[in-house]
Amino acid sequence: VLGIKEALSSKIPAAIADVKAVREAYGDEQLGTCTVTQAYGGMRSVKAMTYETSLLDAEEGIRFRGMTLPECQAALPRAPGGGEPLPEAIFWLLLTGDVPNDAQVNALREEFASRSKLPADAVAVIDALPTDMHPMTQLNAGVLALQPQSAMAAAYEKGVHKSTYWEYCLDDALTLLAQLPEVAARIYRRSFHDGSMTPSAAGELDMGANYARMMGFDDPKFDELMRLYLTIHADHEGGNVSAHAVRLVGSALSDPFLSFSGGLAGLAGPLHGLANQEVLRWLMEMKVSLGSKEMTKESLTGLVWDVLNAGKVVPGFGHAVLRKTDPRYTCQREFALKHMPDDEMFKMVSMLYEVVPAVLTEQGKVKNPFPNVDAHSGVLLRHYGLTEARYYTVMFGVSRAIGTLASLVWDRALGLPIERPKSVTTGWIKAHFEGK
Ligand code: AMX
Repeated sequence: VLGIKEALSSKIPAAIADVKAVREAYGDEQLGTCTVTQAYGGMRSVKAMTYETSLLDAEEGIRFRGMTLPECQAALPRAPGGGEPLPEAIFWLLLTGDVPNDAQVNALREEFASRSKLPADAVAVIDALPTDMHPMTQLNAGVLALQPQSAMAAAYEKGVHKSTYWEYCLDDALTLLAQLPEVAARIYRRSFHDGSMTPSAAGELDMGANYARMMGFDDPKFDELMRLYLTIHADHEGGNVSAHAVRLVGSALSDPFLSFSGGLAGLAGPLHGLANQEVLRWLMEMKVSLGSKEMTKESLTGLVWDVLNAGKVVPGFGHAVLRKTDPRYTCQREFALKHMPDDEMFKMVSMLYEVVPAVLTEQGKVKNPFPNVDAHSGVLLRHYGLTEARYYTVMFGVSRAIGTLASLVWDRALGLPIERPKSVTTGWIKAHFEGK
């Protein structure tokens, strides 16, 4: 079997030639223009970066290497009897651009297993963290504690040739992906249980099932949910906060551990990954305020207006790029319809789907009133007993490593330079446009 490094290595020369040809042919073409509004407005819609592993269409949603999520679900290797892609297969697809076969996925699982043992120092760091520290802060500290293993940092210090950076970056990506589920599970067990933990069965179980088991779950349906979860959160093109932060930090040739740490810091923000925690918290608050009253569209509409009137965002709705219901939401809705159609909280999520877009449209501010990935994930996890909402973004982080690290390897393979956009002051804008 061709290993993942060989499968990737065989693609790099052609990809470098492709980028070179595209730059030569179209280098002076305008990709887009940036207005003053866009410069003040978070660079929204400015086409100013390339990112190879996935592409987001405003209407259709994400494609991983050209494949929609349902196409990934249909084509990628699954667990025996399962319906969701294996996380290893998603990483292979994002990294190499090819759908792997079973033998390749098994070999990658073995590769992860061989790298999965956490360094004792890192375990000591994690075990020293206060258990009431936010789990995302703990995860970031845990990732930084893994950093001394970095092959990329060591190779740079030795002075290796820049054309080989991608190999060390891949090495680090494999180590980080191999160890992240155990770091994350350890944080869960310490923060919300007694700290005891089922030992890792990496090698025997896929990444999703092994992560579930280490957290203390052994329902095969929860394993499937984990595989779905790790699939749909993996990658969302390059401009979102976490992916862009990984790219940006990595562009300084900071190693993958440091780069991913930057991405996690962004993912911990409530407008980005923390929204999944906020959604479940909000749903539980609504449940309390409804009390014994029947849940109706009218009562929920009133509660949605309460959020807006308090000057807050409705978590789980809206998107900077998408303009339709997020297909990541739809996948989760289908999972719920199949496995938990009568779950009380799922019914609330379903009714909000009927109510919130109309309210946001009536308010007239949002560009997209529809639900995003975070509107749904909490109720699925809660159904299987993972009720600790403060933990949810950690799982998002484990998944986001799959896409952002695959992309980071390509950044080094293509030799992308340090990122350094030009900024101007408001005074500069005034002086520049005055009298024009
Ligand atoms: N509830 C209330 N107001 C919202 C809103 C929501 N769900 N979504 C957007 N708005 C507001 C914005 O705050 C902005 O108000 P302002 O003019 O007073 O500043 C206005 O509508 C226009 O915003 P936009 O162009 O439609 O969105 P954006 O690109 O600026 O922001 C996002 C996108 C996701 C941050 C925003 O929709 C939001 O805050 N949603 C709620 C939080 C959330 O679910 N985040 C998760 C997104 C997915 C992810 O990254 N995991």
